[in-house]
Amino acid sequence: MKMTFRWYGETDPVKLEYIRQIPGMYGIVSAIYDVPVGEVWPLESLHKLKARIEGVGLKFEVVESVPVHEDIKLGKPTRDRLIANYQQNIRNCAAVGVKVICYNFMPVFDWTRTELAKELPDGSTTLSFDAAAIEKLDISKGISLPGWDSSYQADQLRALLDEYAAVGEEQLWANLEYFLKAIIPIAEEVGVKMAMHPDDPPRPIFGLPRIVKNRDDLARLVKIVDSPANGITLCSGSLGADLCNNIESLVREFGGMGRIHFGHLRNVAVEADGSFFEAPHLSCTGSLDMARILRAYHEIGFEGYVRPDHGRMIWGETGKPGYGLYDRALGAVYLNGLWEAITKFVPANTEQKDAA
Ligand code: DNO
Repeated sequence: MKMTFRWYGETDPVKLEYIRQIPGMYGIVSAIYDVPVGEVWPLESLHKLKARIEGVGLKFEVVESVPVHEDIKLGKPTRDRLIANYQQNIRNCAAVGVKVICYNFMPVFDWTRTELAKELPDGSTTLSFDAAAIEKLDISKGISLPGWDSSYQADQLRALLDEYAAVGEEQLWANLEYFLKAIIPIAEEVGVKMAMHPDDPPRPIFGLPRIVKNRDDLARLVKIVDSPANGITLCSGSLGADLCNNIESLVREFGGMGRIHFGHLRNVAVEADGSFFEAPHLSCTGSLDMARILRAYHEIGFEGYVRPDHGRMIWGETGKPGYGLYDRALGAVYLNGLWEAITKFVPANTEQKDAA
């Protein structure tokens, strides 16, 4: 298991030099942020980013994300040019040594929360999702959603939602298939593993189709192009927000077949109606048992990348919700500690690894 940390580049309030001080840190997960979605990332920007990261003694082997343009998801005629650009981005990432690209196929909104700073009893704040509050939002009047308010004008958003209503789930799958058939051969050719991030939360929102929510969706996804390059980012917190998803068994199934290329490790405290808040990584604070999840990774002989996913805001830190330094650093150290104990005392199932 290679521990990594997400860093948003020079504008990130978290200093790269501080990330390096977290014990057991292997690499940085980042992206090029100043190029519009759908365009090609200049090779020199990637070289610069790599040199900056390597300059502090960390590796740059995982990109999160190369975003997929809405026209590709909607299957519009403009998609071929955008897919060609995406192919070039895969090539450019490979040229600087990137091994894994995390991406998602969520229409319009990536992760969705109803509150960015829910206060917990210990005074820390965290991201949360209230299922009833989402149902009550009247999006015909425009939308006010923490984290996304300024991304779209109300009329722009309405137009997009209408377009997706016409697309629906099966057509979204077909559009994904078209995309994967075009990009996976390129990823294979240049030695990059594509790692699809599941929908977060794993349910349709605002009538938008969402297609990567559970075991069956993941099984369908990896079969569309049956190649190791067509893999997943197993996000424990996203999938774990549906209590029907058993993260341990997803690790065994998809990791066992060599399709988990990136693990996002995060805990969530989930209620019966699907509401949740993001808990500290420690098992006893949320609905997920991190020790069992990591044991499953160990059993399948996992040697890929993981990162502590979102953290709370603690110790007075301010900044990008979910992406402060302190709580994610605590998460990384906790996960590394669990991993040390598991790898020392639990035998790995090497048979399964050899079969993968
Ligand atoms: C949330 C992240 C996601 C993830 C994308 C991958 O903080 O896990 O935004 O980066 O879905 O494309």
